[in-house]
Amino acid sequence: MSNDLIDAMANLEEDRAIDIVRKKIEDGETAFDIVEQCRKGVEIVGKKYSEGKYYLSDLIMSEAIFKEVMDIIEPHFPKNGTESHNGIKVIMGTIQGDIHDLGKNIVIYLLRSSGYSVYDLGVDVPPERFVEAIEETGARIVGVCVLLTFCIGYVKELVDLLEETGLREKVTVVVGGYPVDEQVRKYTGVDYVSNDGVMALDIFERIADSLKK
Ligand code: B12
Repeated sequence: MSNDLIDAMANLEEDRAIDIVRKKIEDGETAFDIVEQCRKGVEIVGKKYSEGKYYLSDLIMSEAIFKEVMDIIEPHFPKNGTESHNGIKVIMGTIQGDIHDLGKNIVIYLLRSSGYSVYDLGVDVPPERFVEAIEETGARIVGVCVLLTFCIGYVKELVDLLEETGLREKVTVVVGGYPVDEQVRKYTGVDYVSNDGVMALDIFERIADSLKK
């Protein structure tokens, strides 16, 4: 994977990042690859922040640049045909205490482009609100975004609440975000984890297929 875009994102070089993204699109690089390079760049921003080399204002700047480049990239995602998933409802939200939503919004964009009906609950969503939304919509897939490690406990609370309300068997829970891994899956009791947008789409695809059977 080339490094110029990762560097521009990591160094918060807005104009350079935009120029590189435009060039990569012209050169036919896929939207998925370009987003992944941008994600890697902001991952470095996060590292520099945790090392005290960047400030909160730099995190905010990285958000602004990411949003700008996404405006350029989004129309270039492949459209998978919106017919196949008609009627498949997905609830998405960022868990309680967490307001990170750039990744969630990418996944929502990809899902909607593939024909899913996505109910976006936004950010800082308490477990109870997820449950209400499942009851209101009848959705059988729930996507939860979490980036702050101290908020992972709320994902577990959500799964516990689904058990208590008798909904656990009816819904498949997918969790995504920077810190999620197999350990998080086991701890929270969710069905799938993904910290990659493309892999996320595959997971939703598999779940959707199993619901159609
Ligand atoms: C940008 C950013 C911000 C922005 C968020 C803007 C926004 N609208 O989202 C702002 C400036 C607001 C912010 C605030 C804070 N942040 Co911040 N932030 C980041 C940063 C640099 C990038 C995150 C990002 O958007 N990445 C790009 C997206 C595309 O990647 P992604 O989220 O991983 O999403 C991909 C996959 O994970 C997956 N995916 C995402 N969601 C979902 C959902 C589902 C269902 C599925 C299947 C897949 C999936 O698909 C996406 C596409 O590939 C990260 C660093 C990092 N390593 O992630 C820190 C980071 C997450 N932030 C951090 C911190 C500490 C904070 C603050 C507490 C700082 C503070 N002192 O106030 C606050 C928290 C506010 C809150 N209550 O949430 C820490 C968290 C540390 C930890 N261990 O918990 C990080 C890791 C930085 C660091 N290394 O210290 N932040």
